[in-house]
Amino acid sequence: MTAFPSAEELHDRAVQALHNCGVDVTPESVFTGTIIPAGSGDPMEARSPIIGEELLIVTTSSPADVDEVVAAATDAWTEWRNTPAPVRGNVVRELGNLLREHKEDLATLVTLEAGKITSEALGEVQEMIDICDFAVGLSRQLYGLTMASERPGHRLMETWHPVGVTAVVTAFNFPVAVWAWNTAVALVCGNTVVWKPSERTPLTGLACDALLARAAADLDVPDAIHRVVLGRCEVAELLVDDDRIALVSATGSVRMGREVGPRVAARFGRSLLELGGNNAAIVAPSADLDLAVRGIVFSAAGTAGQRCTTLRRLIVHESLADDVVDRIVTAYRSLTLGDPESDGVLVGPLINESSYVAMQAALDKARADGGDVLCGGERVFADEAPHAFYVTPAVVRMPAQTSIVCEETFAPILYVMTYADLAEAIALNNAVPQGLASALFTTDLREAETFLSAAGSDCGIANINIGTSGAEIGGAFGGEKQTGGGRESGSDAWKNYMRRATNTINYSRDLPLAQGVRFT
Ligand code: UN1
Repeated sequence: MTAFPSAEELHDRAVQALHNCGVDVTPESVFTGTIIPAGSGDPMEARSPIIGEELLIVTTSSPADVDEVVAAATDAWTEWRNTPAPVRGNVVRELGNLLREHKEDLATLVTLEAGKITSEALGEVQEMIDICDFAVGLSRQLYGLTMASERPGHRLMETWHPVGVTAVVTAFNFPVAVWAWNTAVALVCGNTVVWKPSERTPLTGLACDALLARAAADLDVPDAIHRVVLGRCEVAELLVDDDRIALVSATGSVRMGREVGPRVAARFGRSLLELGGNNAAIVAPSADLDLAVRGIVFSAAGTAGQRCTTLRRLIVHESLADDVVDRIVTAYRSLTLGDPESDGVLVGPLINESSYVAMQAALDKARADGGDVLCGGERVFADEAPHAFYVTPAVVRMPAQTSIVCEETFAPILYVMTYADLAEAIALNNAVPQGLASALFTTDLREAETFLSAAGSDCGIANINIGTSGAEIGGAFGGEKQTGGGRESGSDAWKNYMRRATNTINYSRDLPLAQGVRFT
């Protein structure tokens, strides 16, 4: 029997971590029924997938709360946009310092609410710290260009200005890092932020908000530069439809993106969408197979298959397929499942029952399409943790890339297909509606460069000899096609959070018109 913590233990750990982060809940809060009064709306349960039971209750944001929050963020923006960017960066630096101090508290909450193993939860907080560092540097590098003017005595340049209030809508699987990517960058860009975390991870939302409020207070900045609103999709919809919100940055399913994109566009707002992925890796004959198998197993089974960058499709050269599949199945059999806080556990729970049901349905469809489930897909610990959903990661050998393989199922299923030549493998990589992450394992320079070329992978992320997941923050993150086209995090993704003004300055005494036009 594997031992799981009791609901009471998990409650106490959550309360202590929240208290340490500055959320208004006393460490003596009694189990059960501790309510955090976050808003004046209906109560909502915060649950832990570790045992599938209630951790705490939070009150959600009512429409009136949301209205008030957006008004406060709008007011705060009129001041914040005039604060010099490097001074704005100081708040983000302070946030980064507080995140360092509370790395373990926040990681505990990530594990409790999202079910991540400790190392991945700590990694997620590290990703927040990294983006804070990046954004602080960025606060002195929001560069515009100066262009050569065709007119004498004229200067032509561009400047970048804040866009306004940014709504950030995030998913359960990266409950804090994706918030940090958006918020750290949006804040240095001079925007204020209203955040709607996933209804499955409200506690991490409250903890981050409390840490940012502390950073703002330490630097005498109004805390309305950031506000959190809690609730289900109705709360996000209020933000989506609110004219006072200039930019909606939303992470979630393609279905959600289909709602958000057109609704924001209908009011001529901006949206930044980071939607589903259906990521593939190709294994070429020259690949270093030990390295490839390690990369594949981390990307496919890590986070219990619940990253948008999770490896879901493996396209193996036909000469290697049996060997590679054997190695992966052997590695899968040695993965330890269980309480994500226990030492040695590599695969934690699915977020809830509907993920488990979706996984079973996908496996049934794959079988109907001629797929052979080589391992995985079984529910485990159903006796010890009857309300939780732990499942062994699955490897399915497919005769072709059938319709189920073209769908993103947010669970650990790795479909394996074979190919004969690289062009065919690239065509398979690109033949799905999503376009987030992709990888090629090869030591052949020609193959590697072809995969990265215009005729190669059509994804926002294309890697060589690295799996599809676990990107660093320094690059722009996002993907093409149904993944939504947005870019967040590093590189020049900051431009999505600002508006560009083109300025022409005439310092001469004449008024020459461009293109040689005469008007006299
Ligand atoms: C996500 O799953 O929404 O590249 C984000 C990665 C992480 C971010 C994933 N750095 O896997």
